[in-house]
Amino acid sequence: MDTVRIALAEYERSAASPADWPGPPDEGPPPAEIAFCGRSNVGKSSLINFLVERKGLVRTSRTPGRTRLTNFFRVELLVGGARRSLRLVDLPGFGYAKVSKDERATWRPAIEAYLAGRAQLAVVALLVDARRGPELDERELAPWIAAHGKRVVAAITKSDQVPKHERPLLAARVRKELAAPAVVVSVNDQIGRDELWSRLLAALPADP
Ligand SMILES: Nc1nc2c(ncn2[C@@H]2O[C@H](COP(=O)(O)OP(=O)(O)O)[C@@H](O)[C@H]2O)c(=O)[nH]1
Ligand SMILES: [Mg+2]
Repeated sequence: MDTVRIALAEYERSAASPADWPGPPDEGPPPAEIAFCGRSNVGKSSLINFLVERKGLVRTSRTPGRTRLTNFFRVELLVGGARRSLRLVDLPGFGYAKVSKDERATWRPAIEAYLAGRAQLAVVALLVDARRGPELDERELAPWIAAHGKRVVAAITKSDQVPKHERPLLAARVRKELAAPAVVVSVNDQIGRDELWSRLLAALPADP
């Protein structure tokens, strides 16, 4: 497994609606996008920071349920001597119990508009909290994303919160229930970065 080096990682923009999504570049094809999708507080922002080795690039939330915007980040990777341009996309979290019912009802259209309508979106990292396992939302989303022609890679977050011996079994369960590769990660214990990058990059189309 090649260690992925980060040549560049920068915030690009935040979008409240499709009109705000980054447009096509002046020249050439748009960079492929990897989106991070999961319930509020599952560890999306922390995981992106871990992947790009920039602690403060994505703001992590002390107040769960507060990130309603879709945030776009530009990254340039160095993988085994090759350079690769990507966008990482931090999607709004879903399913946070303490927001109002109305607010909860808004996550699906916002997230689904992006997942279904973004041509350059190639891979969706679907995050599953190690302590909760895959719940109904994730079990519904995984096949829905796949049906829209995007690859799913499951990331099992906060694995430091479950005993080591349970992790392989949990990964096997997630693989089966979401019909996707599943990688055990922990930002706190620095576990799974290389393996997750390897799965995400393997799911991307070849660079044009
Ligand atoms: N124990 C543990 N906590 C984590 C880990 N990753 C994130 N967290 C915590 O989970 C909370 C939510 O993280 P955040 O990245 O903001 O989640 P988001 O709402 O999905 O973007 C924060 O308090 C993080 O410190 C991890 O690997 N292990
Ligand atoms: Mg977040």
